[in-house]
Amino acid sequence: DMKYTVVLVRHGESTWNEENRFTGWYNCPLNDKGKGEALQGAQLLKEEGFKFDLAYTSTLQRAIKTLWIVLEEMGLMYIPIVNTWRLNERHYGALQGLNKQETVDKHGKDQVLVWRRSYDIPPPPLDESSEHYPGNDPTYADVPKADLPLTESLKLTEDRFMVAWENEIGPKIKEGKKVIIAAHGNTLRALVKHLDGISSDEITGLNIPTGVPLVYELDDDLKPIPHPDGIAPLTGRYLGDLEEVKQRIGAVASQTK
Ligand code: DG2
Repeated sequence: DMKYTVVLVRHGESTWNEENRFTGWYNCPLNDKGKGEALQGAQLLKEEGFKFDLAYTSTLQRAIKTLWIVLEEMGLMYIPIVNTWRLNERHYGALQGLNKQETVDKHGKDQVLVWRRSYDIPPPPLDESSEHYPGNDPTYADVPKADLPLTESLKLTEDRFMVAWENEIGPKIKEGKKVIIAAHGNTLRALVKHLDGISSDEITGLNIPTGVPLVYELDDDLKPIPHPDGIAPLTGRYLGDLEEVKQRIGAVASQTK
């Protein structure tokens, strides 16, 4: 039986994470803390002897830069990097740019939690004249208009992410490529929901910390082989100090109080 390993990492803290703004497809950079988190993640991977020969990331610089920092620190700058919009963060629609706490003050905690964490209720949509509409961004000129979102629920994010997983990433893993994926809070929630078969109810309580490598061992069918250190409902394992990981998970959850 073959056993495969795939490593997932959410980018380090971005300037808009720091300002507590809904980010989605907005292309803000990592801040210094975020670069430090990426470096720390890379050092953990190095200490444990990980090697990669193929990398996937989004078209957004916070994930790309995180990957670059990791590959540089690991001496792996030569491996191919595939950038795809299918790994982009969930599009936050008309919420993009708004402060998360101010949005709670205006619409209430429960409504904002629905927008952030419900499985299939998308935030209010943009209209096509908005600067946040991907159809107005040359980065996405080659993407069919019908694929470009005005807003996305986690479900819609999962649907478009899974196209890349099923058609491209999964097959490469099965070819024996050692893959690292640098992505975003909600695209990684979508992926682990799929891998661990997490229900739509349970996924609402799951938060992914910034900059911490999450390692999955997969069987022949790309189903996870549960690790004893997995923090339920995840069966993959976070590298590094688990108390620090839990603290970072809590920080994501408490962005809207
Ligand atoms: C965050 C996630 O995305 O936000 O879009 O604001 O992972 O790229 O920083 P990321 C955003 P929440 O869904 O956790 O509020």
